[in-house]
Amino acid sequence: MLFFVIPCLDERDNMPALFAGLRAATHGLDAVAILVDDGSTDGTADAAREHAGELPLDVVTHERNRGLGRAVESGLRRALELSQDDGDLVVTIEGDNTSDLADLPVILAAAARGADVVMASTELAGGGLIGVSGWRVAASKAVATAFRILGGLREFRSITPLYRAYRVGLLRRAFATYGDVLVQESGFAVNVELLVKLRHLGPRIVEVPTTIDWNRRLGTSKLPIKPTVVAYGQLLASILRGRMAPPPGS
Ligand SMILES: Nc1nc2c(ncn2[C@@H]2O[C@H](COP(=O)(O)OP(=O)(O)O)[C@@H](O)[C@H]2O)c(=O)[nH]1
Ligand SMILES: [Mg+2]
Repeated sequence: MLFFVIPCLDERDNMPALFAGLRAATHGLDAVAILVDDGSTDGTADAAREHAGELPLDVVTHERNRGLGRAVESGLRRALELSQDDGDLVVTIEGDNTSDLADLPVILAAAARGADVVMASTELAGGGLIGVSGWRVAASKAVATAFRILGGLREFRSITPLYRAYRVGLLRRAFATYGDVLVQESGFAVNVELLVKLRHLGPRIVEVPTTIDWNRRLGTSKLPIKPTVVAYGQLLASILRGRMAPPPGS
């Protein structure tokens, strides 16, 4: 079984293309879409229901906006509730239609060869960022470099993107090990936090190339710049102080 976790904040206009893509990409697969509607006020969830078609859709609703981290946590927890097989996969994708589902077969193939985490990377040959503003490309590279060099994540190229597949068994082990502190980041730093914490459990993590094309999305980025920079700084400090290791006695 394949679970897509799709955090969304006001992505109504992207739902038609997103679900058309998901329906095509999951044709013949046993897939469920878990949309986490994080306090949208534009009717995102209704648009999703309208366009999901034959793809089973599960909507998790946050009455108020709680941030990307909380939304990812809610989605992962929901997937673990629904999954009955530790071999299942959870794929986190963007709700703005910028996660390229043409790369899904490569991600699934890497998982089939034994990877517990597959990260779609724009930094590998064959990948890239298209239509992304210059300052944002520079900022992403700077953040990735800081975590790679200072945060001990040298073996990875992309550190921050949401587009990843996680093995259910690994996620279960992570929640069992870290409990409620597995996801402490409420915002965009959640992807780095999960990578660092899961890595402590010794999984097989691989990267495959992908392209993020901002021309595919309607609307603008919702990344809150200042809180995200602060969160990355604090997260890096936590890594340097060894605070991301599993809690003692776990
Ligand atoms: N649940 C939730 N999702 C969010 C929030 N902010 C952004 N998102 C979603 O997270 C994904 C990434 O956000 P996006 O604005 O595309 O950021 P960018 O791609 O990094 O510029 C999109 O699917 C957004 O709808 C939030 O506060 N809560
Ligand atoms: Mg996006």
